[in-house]
Amino acid sequence: MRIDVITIFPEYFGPLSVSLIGKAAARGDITFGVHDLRHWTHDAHRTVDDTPFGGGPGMVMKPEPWGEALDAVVAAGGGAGADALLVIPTPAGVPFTQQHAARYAAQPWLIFACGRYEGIDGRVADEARSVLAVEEVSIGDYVLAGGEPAVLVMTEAICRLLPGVLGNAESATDDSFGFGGIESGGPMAGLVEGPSYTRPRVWRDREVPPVLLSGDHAAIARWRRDGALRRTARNRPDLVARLAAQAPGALDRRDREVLSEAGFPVNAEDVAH
Ligand code: 6GU
Repeated sequence: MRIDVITIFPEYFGPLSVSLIGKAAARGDITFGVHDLRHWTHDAHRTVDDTPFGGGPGMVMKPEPWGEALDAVVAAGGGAGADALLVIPTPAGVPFTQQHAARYAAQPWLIFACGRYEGIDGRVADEARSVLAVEEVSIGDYVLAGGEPAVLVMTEAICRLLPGVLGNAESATDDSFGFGGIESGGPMAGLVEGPSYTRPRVWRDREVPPVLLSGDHAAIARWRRDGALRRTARNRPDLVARLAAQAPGALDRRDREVLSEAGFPVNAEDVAH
């Protein structure tokens, strides 16, 4: 997979050579190209921003450097015929989810365009749409000063799904949100993960739950699901509500009992005897 990033802070992307992503890049599974937007400016001050038409606070990124940068990066990667997806991080975008990470991980080529200030002149995305697929995405309901940290976040979420990047091929499928949320159909679909434990068996007088040492795989799976349900009810009631509404068959009698004990309002008649 090829990933290009256009930014006014190329040094922000040093972390791409660290950890799982760094190793995948060193192996050649991912090729990164980080490009300085100012390379495509032509004035002495290498200006990338200007005041907004119509007034208002802040600055808007000028279209000309972005147009030239995208033309050059697209041409270097094989031209508009090659299937690049342009991702524009912005707090005004569609929320980035695990489903986006999976879909992006299946693309041969991603280009991230990092805006700063009050964003990029609106004509840049419109123009790009005439040659490429373009998606505007947000990593959460808060405002960052620029798209750079969002690109690091998305790159991590995407790259760990590439074949061979995670040590254990199964670790991605059992994640919180079970790879594809409710649709994944896995045992933990639509739930976040419960707690996990390792050695020592007793630490500061706290014992690991004995069922995990029992060797009873069905009991362990049930105990883990209970933990996932409790934590999801506590931290993500929105996910439990979605599961109950969209896949009520995914909640068995014991699930409803656990949720009810956790104070989550599920159909009372289902847990009554
Ligand atoms: Cl993708 N960019 C910026 N600047 N702020 C954000 C964001 C992205 N996602 C949430 N806040």
